[in-house]
Amino acid sequence: MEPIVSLKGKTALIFGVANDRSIAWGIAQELHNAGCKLGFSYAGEALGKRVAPLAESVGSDFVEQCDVADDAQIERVFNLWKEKYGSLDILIHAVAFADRNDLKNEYYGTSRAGFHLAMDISVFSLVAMAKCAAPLMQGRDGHILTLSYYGAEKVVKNYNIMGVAKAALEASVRYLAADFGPKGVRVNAISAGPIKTLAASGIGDFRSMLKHHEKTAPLQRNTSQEDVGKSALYLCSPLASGVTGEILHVDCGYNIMSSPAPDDKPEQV
Ligand code: NAD
Ligand code: 0WE
Repeated sequence: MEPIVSLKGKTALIFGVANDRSIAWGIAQELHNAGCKLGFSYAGEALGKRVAPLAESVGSDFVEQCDVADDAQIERVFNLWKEKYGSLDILIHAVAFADRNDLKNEYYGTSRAGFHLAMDISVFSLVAMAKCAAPLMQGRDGHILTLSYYGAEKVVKNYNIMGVAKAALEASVRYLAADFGPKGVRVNAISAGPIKTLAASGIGDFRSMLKHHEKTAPLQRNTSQEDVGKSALYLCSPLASGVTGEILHVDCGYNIMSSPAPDDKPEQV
């Protein structure tokens, strides 16, 4: 099928594919189908074995390891990209991390080290990447996209420091959009509904969260990787030429509902 919009001749560098369930992989597939040339950066050595065949399946030969806690490693990836392609049109940031122990119990139990870790990996990494991307994107109608979650806006049990980090990430999107607007580069975030990925595995009660989401969301279903991928394609394309600094909810409408949803159907009169 012909893609709705073409990204032929464009390039995208994607951080955050861990496996074929990653949100970043859903985005990669949509960008690839639109004709975009892709490159990937992944975290640990173990993930390299998973990411390499995925990259190959979309005709990509740029797959580099990078711990986003390290400026030198981020710079290395962008330098390699510059040598290979010279410029960049699209940057996808789909990276987040907090200490597992900080994603349970009370928020006030967060340690200073845990707070710093979550903010560093989940927020500052976007700023560090934007700094490296700026010279490669100058004057190219480029786009920077990151991933957020409802816990940035409202208290979601156990999301804790990640909610605070996502709030800072969303504010960073606005400040970066102001910085990059004059360069012709747009900066946006997608606030995705809960999806069963590696980052969601081991989260206590994720299944009941998915059930609650399905029941409450106006579309009466959970959000898919493909839902997020298609909205990412829109934001990264000229279809969204007037959209920057925006947090787009791709959550089947969950965020508009008051909670908890009434259990019973309204009484018939
Ligand atoms: P995922 O586990 O597939 O992706 C998270 C990625 O972060 C992994 O690829 C991991 O390797 C990477 N990462 C963690 N620490 C890193 C480091 N130090 N250096 C480099 N990479 C590192 O899970 P996902 O759900 O696809 O997460 C992608 C993004 O989507 C995250 O920002 C997450 O907060 C966001 N998000 C997820 C959901 C959900 O329910 N799954 C909902 C909304 C937003
Ligand atoms: O952003 C996320 C996940 C972020 C995340 C997940 C982990 C699990 C493994 C960050 N760091 C870690 N560290 C680990 O060691 N989501 C939006 C998914 C998610 O995570 C939750 C959620 C939802 C939804 C945690 C608690 C409550 C809800």
